Amino acid sequence: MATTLEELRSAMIELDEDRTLDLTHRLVEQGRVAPMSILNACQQALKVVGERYERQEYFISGLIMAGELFKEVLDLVQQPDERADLGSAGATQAGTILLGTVAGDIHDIGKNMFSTSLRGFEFKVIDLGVDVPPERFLAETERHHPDVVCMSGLIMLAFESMKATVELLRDQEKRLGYRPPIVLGGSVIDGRVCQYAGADSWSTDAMEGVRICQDLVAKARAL
Ligand code: B12
Repeated sequence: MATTLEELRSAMIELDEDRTLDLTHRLVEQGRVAPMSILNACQQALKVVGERYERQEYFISGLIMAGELFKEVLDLVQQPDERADLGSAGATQAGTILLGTVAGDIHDIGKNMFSTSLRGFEFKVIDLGVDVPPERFLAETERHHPDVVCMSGLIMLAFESMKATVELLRDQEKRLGYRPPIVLGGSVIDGRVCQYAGADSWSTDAMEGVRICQDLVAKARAL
């Protein structure tokens, strides 16, 4: 019988590692569903795990387990060339993106997915990792002169870090010699957070984020 995304979603919500990995294997082998649909199903499952954690039905160990499971699924679903960590090397035609999870926040699964998507569309990505302080964003912007600065955040604390980072980058425009466009992302981000932080754009979806970066680079190059 054909494996369904619903079965995978349930297995992940129940934090059943063996079943989650087995079902992912089967879905990949069957080749009937796109890798992105598998990841979307798992992302929905993580949301439910997060809600169970909020209701204290799961503990922090549940969040950790869910995060690790998602990484394992990602490894199974991604092609080897997508997995390659290009570091600061890689394509540049599409533009250079500076990316990091902001200070106080260590969530990096979504950031890494966004980074992989950007690389898939020929962007050069300089990934600063997690818990990145505003001063580091500034120093690396000065060093690499990226076309777009992207910040990821999943907890409320991230709003303040994003605001502080945007303010620092804006304050130091003279030193930088330009005004880099700034894009925010992560499941807690919306238009109000974007406005509060003073960023140019935002998204809660990696592919949409790629399109935003493409548009921002095209606009800057047209000037
Ligand atoms: C896994 C997980 C963890 C793991 C993280 C592992 C890791 N390496 O990332 C661990 C266990 C470490 C963890 C820790 C904590 N977590 Co947590 N965690 C989660 C969980 C279940 C899933 C997050 C995830 O990976 N989602 C899947 C990815 C793919 O989605 P995503 O990040 O949104 O990314 C997508 C897009 O947003 C986009 N994207 C991402 N970044 C960017 C950037 C840009 C620029 C763009 C354009 C797009 C983009 O691309 C992705 C694909 O489309 C969420 C639940 C949830 N609803 O999100 C809670 C959640 C985020 N965690 C939460 C909490 C409270 C915590 C802790 C404070 C718990 C604690 N008491 O210690 C700590 C925080 C530690 C810290 N200082 O950061 C809360 C946050 C609530 C809030 N609003 O503040 C949540 C929402 C759970 C909940 N409902 O309560 N967590």
